[in-house]
Amino acid sequence: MPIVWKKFCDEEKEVEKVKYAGMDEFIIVKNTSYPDIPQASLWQDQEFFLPILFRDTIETLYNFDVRPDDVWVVTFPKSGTTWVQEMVWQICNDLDYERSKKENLMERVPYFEVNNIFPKYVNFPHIPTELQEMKSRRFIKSHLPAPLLPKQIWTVKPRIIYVARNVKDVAISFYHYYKNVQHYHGNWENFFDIFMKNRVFFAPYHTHVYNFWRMRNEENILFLTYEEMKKDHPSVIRKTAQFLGKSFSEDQVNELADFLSFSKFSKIPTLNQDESVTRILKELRKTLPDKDYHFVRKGEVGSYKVEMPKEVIEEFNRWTLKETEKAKMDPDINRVFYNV
Ligand code: PPS
Repeated sequence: MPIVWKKFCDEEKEVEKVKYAGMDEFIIVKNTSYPDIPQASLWQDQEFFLPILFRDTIETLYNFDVRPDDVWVVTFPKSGTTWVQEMVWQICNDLDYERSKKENLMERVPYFEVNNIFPKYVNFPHIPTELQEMKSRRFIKSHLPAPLLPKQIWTVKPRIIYVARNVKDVAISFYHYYKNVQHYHGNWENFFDIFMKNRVFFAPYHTHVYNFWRMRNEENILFLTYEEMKKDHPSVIRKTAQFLGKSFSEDQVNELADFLSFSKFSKIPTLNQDESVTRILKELRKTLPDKDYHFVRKGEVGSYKVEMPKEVIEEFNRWTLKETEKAKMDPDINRVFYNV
């Protein structure tokens, strides 16, 4: 098995900083060998930070049977995943708004590794098993970085839509999520600190994005950004539809953009995840730290400018510069990391 892991730091102080409700053990995971994966020549060699529950299942996830007609939505957390999941599902299901309003998005586009993020007493169905039994065409959400995704992805080549978002908005959105959904006990200073130390789940951010950006010209990969969706959603819908072999009239495209607009999306219970947040809270026996928190929260580009202190913005910029230089990344990637 090429995937190896080690326990994250035995020093209690370090573990204290990163733990969240029901999760106080973490692992560092690495794929040590991928001779059969040609795309791997484009990847940065990296270790990833994950909750302990991945220790016993990472192999099963890596060996998951991929189907050629699957559609995978892959992102670093808080990059616009939910928004794109619904866009992709609508495109492939000929704009079935009624079904969408009846069936929760997480059932139509299940989250591949959800069972590994929340403590076991938070009751989710076992997603890999459900997916194995699901009839085609399957739609799957994953936050796994390229080297840890099921290895068949690279040979079976299903359609993959990767979405990236500028790092500071990701960090802000992730902080609110970590605090309210994962019940992270630290304050925002602690959170930004662990974010920049690559000690939030699925980190590091930069490599996660860069690996897919380098693969953006593969025929089965579509690389999108949150910011381009905000700027001109109809054109992203057209581009995505073409990638998925679909075409729609101008009216249909505009209708879909309107259905997916933040003001509408945030009010539809099957899409906005408010019910899931309430259920998770109940199972964690917690109350919502921020009374007005919603998973579909602000939906803006550049919300960090209002929410992040100036010195933290500068720190994030220095960190990004250091990471890109250290890994000798193509400077063009900065358009994605800083995109505002
Ligand atoms: S997760 O938990 O990783 O799946 O979260 P993810 O869906 O990737 O990211 C959540 C952020 O996406 C925003 N969002 C939207 N923005 C614009 N339009 C629509 N329709 C939309 N739906 C979700 C959501 O508000 C989160 O961003 P923030 O900045 O926290 O508002």
